This record gives sequence, C-alpha cells and structure tokens, in this order.
Amino acid sequence: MSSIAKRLSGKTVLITGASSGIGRSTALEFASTSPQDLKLILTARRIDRLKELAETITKEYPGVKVHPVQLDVSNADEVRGLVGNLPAEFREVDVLVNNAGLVKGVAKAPHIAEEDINVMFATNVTGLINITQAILPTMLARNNGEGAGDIINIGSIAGREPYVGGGIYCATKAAVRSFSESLRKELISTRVRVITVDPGQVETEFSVVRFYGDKSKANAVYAGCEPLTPEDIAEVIVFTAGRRENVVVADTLLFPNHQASATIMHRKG
Ligand code: NDP
Ligand code: 8X3
Repeated sequence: MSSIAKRLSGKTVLITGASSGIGRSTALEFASTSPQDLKLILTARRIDRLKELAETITKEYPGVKVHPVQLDVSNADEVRGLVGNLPAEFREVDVLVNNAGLVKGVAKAPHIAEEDINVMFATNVTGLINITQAILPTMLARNNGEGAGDIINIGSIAGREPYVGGGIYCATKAAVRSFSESLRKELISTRVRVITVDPGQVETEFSVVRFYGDKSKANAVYAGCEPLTPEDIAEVIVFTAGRRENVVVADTLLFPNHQASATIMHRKG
C-alpha cells in the first residue's frame, strides 16, 4: 500500500458539488488512491447524478462506502440538518472538500442581475462558510481536544486577480481566500489543517453554467486552448489531504501550460 493510501485509509471525506467537474473527479480520485476502508459523502443538488457516481465507485472499489446526499449549500436550513441526518458511521468527517461553486454571466456593473449576485455569494461564500461551521465542531472535538481534520477550500485564480466581467465571481473567490486565511489563523492551536487549491482554466460544466446553458458560448472560452481537466485538480486535492499530518499545503495555484494569469492565455490559430 502506498504511503498516501495508508494515510487516507479509514477516513471519511465529504465533498460538496460532487455531481460534476472537479468534485466528481475528486470523489473518484480519493476512491482510486485509497480503495480500502474509505468513506465518501457526496453532496450536490442533482441527487440522480450522485447516485450514479456512488454506484460507479462501489462497483469499481468495493472497499469504499459511499453516501450520496442531496444538499443545496446555499440553503442554510439544509446545511444545519446535514450532520444530524448522516448515518452514524459517516458522521465523523475527516476531510471536507468545499468545492461547490458557480459563476453566472459576464455582465459589468451597473448591469449585473441581482439574482446572479445573490446566487454567487449564497453558494460560493455563505454556503462554504455554513458547511465549514457545520463540520468543524466534530473536527475540533477529536484528538483529546486538540482537533484533527482537513478543510480544503477550492478558490480560483479569480480570487487573486479580478477581471472585467467577473466582478461578483472574483469577489466571491477573494472572500474564500480571505476566510481560509482567517480560519487557518483562528485554528492555529489545533491540528485542523486549512488547505486552499486555486485552479486556473479547467474544462467542466463551469462555463456552461456561466452562459446559462449556451454550449457554443462555453466552448468558445476554450477555443485554441488546452485547459486543465477536472482530474488534474482532483489529483492535487487528494495529494494535499494525503500529506503527513504536520504538512499543510496552505496555498496552490494551478495553470494549464498556455495560461499565465486570469486573462493572459496563448491561443493557437
Ligand atoms: P461544475 O459546474 O462542473 O461543478 C460545480 C458543482 O457545484 C456541481 O457539482 C454543482 O452541483 C455544484 N453546485 C453548484 N451550486 C450548488 C449549490 N447551491 N449547492 C450544492 N452544490 C452546488 O464546475 P467546476 O467543477 O469547474 O467547479 C467546482 C469548483 O471549482 C467551483 O467552486 C468553481 O468556482 C471552482 N473553479 C473552477 C474553475 C474552472 O475553470 N472550471 C477554475 C477555478 C475554480 P449541482 O448543480 O448538482 O448542485
Ligand atoms: C474559474 C477561472 O478565470 O474563469 O474560477 O474565473 S476563471
């Protein structure tokens, strides 16, 4: 067994936004990296997709137990009920991957739709904070009060470098970065690790959601580029969780080879 498989063995991992893209790939990557005695809690709004993924994982990795949960992270009541509604054997979450997130539109102020502003903040910021606060007490109660566990927050290059047409999305990811840094400082006397993974361009359903389902506009985002795959990000997420307990991957920024900033891309043709 590899050292990373040993370190992850016996852990319970909760992933938000596991129905698509980076979250889905992260679930598969945890299962393939540590196929014995791993428990996965997969959450998102599209429960059918989660059930399909659970079936795929348990068929391929019979040693992995999977519990799919329909959860809208922007619904504070649902988040409050999350831990209490988990089966007893899934309640002790060791690794929380705060991945659920979305972007809506490319509008510039003063034309940004109020609904888009609200949904981006409610999902990417308030949702992430609410989930963190729901899971953190069980992490802090472990290890004779010293605490143990990993909170892995998925940020973005957009949180470091605001761009035109991304005023709200960039602000939400900057908030994730700021919250993560505060949290790491607040938890300094504990063994809970706060980890951030900031991807650049990754081809998922992200751009389809941004353009309200318009696939041709979404495809144009990647024209002439070779974006990262969700598996590329999943590998890094699992790597961070699989480090020796005293190692905190506090900060990461991942670009495809053609990208050098949020807006500097080399396109072929
Ligand atoms: P996808 O659109 O493929 O996946 C987004 C996931 O988030 C889906 O599983 C979706 O599930 C879930 N989600 C959205 N809203 C909610 C909600 N209210 N409650 C629960 N789950 C929700 O995009 P990505 O995989 O690319 O995005 C994952 C994360 O990566 C996001 O935080 C995004 O900001 C970040 N990111 C993406 C980059 C990219 O270029 N793709 C780059 C940098 C960061 P469902 O709809 O079933 O609820
Ligand atoms: C997604 C990357 O640059 O499209 O977070 O906002 S970007």
